[in-house]
Amino acid sequence: MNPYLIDFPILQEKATEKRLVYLDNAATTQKPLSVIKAVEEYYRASNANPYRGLYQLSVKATQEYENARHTVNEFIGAEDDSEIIFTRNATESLNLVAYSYGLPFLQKGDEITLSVMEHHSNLVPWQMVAKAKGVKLNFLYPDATGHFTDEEIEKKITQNTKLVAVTYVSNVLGTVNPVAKIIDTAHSAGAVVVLDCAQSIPHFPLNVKDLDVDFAAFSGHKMLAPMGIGVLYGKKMLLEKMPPFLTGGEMIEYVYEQDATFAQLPQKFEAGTPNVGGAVGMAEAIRYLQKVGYDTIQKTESELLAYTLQGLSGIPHVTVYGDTASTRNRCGVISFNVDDVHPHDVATILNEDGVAVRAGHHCAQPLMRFLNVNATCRLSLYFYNTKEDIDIFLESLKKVRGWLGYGA
Ligand code: ALA
Repeated sequence: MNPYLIDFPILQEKATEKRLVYLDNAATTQKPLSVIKAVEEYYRASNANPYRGLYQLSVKATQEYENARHTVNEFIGAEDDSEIIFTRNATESLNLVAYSYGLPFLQKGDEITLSVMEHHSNLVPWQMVAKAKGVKLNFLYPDATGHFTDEEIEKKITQNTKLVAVTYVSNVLGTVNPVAKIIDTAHSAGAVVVLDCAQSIPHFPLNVKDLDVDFAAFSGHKMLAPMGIGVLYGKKMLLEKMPPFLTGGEMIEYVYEQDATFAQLPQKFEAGTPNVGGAVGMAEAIRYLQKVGYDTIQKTESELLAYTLQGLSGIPHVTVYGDTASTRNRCGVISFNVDDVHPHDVATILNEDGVAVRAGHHCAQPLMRFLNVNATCRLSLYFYNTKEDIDIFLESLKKVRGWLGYGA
């Protein structure tokens, strides 16, 4: 019995007539009761518009919001609370860097290095910068096992590279990328590094100071927190020189008819009424994750990953993409296809047994082309999954071809 299952009310409920087997954790994680209660408690007892009111409740809301910011700061090892910008999600955080750093500071002839496994959220914003500024985009390509070699990193990050934007973990292959090597190579070339941590921070620690990363983006909803809250970490000296992204609300200092000056960090980047309830939920999610511990999370997921890969290897007509030989430098995300069956049909048939997986291009179309597929099915694990979940999934998968009239 997984001791954490009991903390997740939705996992006690039935999806269809069958028990929910939730294997779509890379899309969003389920929420523990403590997070649900913290958000409820905020709205029950502390809700007011922060910063704007001089009355006690507004001061309380401001304090809760700033306490949440401090919790995030300590969680990722930043220097200062002002380096933590609350956004809606990782996508908004990445757009913020593209608009407020990429557009003003990159020039014609500069180059950006991305990887072919970027989520569209860490690709399309840079395409926008490239088109607007005449900047060239270069791509890291993985080897046959889904990993970037040192040679590839050294070849694609050069003296012309001014910015490197990569994902820590692939949302399709689960590959954990060699970000220390990437950051080191980028900094030697004088480039800043933007790390998409949306798929890493649910599974292993992020320490921005140890990594010396310039910007890091992540979403709350993939790490047990509510949807609609995300974080951008940025080094203070970079954030300070960047212009605002969105404008209006309390991100100003003085506003005149024709001009405005802007607030100090972090408010400069937080236009409009912030999502205080979301921030409170995120802080509680962090406390919950710390209670479980990343060691436990990694141990559980790694065992389940090995068990799943082993099970899949025994099913004929199934192709698994990425690294199938090892669970090292690998998170519990497995993309696969079943011969002759569209991934949407696979996911629909699995749903008949209560199994939730994602099917499609996973917002990573360039990677799909690189893998020479249109789409895949994707199973993604979290520490509340069990071997029984995997057994139900594997048994269901064995039936897929039969459902459509193919031989086993
Ligand atoms: N980015 C999320 C995923 O990979 C939605 O599924």
